[in-house]
Amino acid sequence: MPRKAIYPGSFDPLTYGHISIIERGLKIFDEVIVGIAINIRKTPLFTSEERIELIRQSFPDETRLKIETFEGLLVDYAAERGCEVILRGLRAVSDFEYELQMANMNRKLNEEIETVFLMTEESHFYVSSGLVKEVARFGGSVREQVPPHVQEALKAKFAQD
Ligand code: COD
Repeated sequence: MPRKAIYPGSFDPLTYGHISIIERGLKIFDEVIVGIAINIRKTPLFTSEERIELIRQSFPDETRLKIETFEGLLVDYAAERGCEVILRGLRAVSDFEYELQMANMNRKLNEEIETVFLMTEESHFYVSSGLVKEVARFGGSVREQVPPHVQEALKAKFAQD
């Protein structure tokens, strides 16, 4: 049976931090599903279709990568898609408590599904979608945090405001 992992998140927008986790996940698992959660508390800047497109543009020929949206509980979606692993990235200590809570809750909800963490690469330690949006909104450079097509999408989005 192929080993499948789901990498869930908001990806609003995709950053080099996310890309690194996806690339490394593809080295470990046969298939990685990027699961874009919709209807969570955060109000997104990009629509789910835009977020799917931005991720696909970074991995145009990667057939082992699926990019999907899901509603409802992550563990239910993971089980439905045959994923036995939830893949998450860990940056600073500040990520730890939130991630620990989620991993424990998800294990309580479905103990067959294991959460696996990959530590961020040093160069992506400070990269977050939230900061990228804030800097881009005020015209700052996010060249080191996101790929060129995401920079362009951010520019276009904020030009509409
Ligand atoms: N380096 C390494 N990893 C990174 C970096 C970076 N620079 N930046 C982000 N990451 C990692 C994050 O740590 C995370 O693992 C992943 O990339 C995605 O990040 P985000 O910010 O897009 O994801 P979140 O935190 O918004 O995702 C939250 C979920 C959508 C997973 C959560 O809300 C959820 O599961 N929702 C569905 C409903 C549900 O089941 N809720 C109960 C959960 S217990």
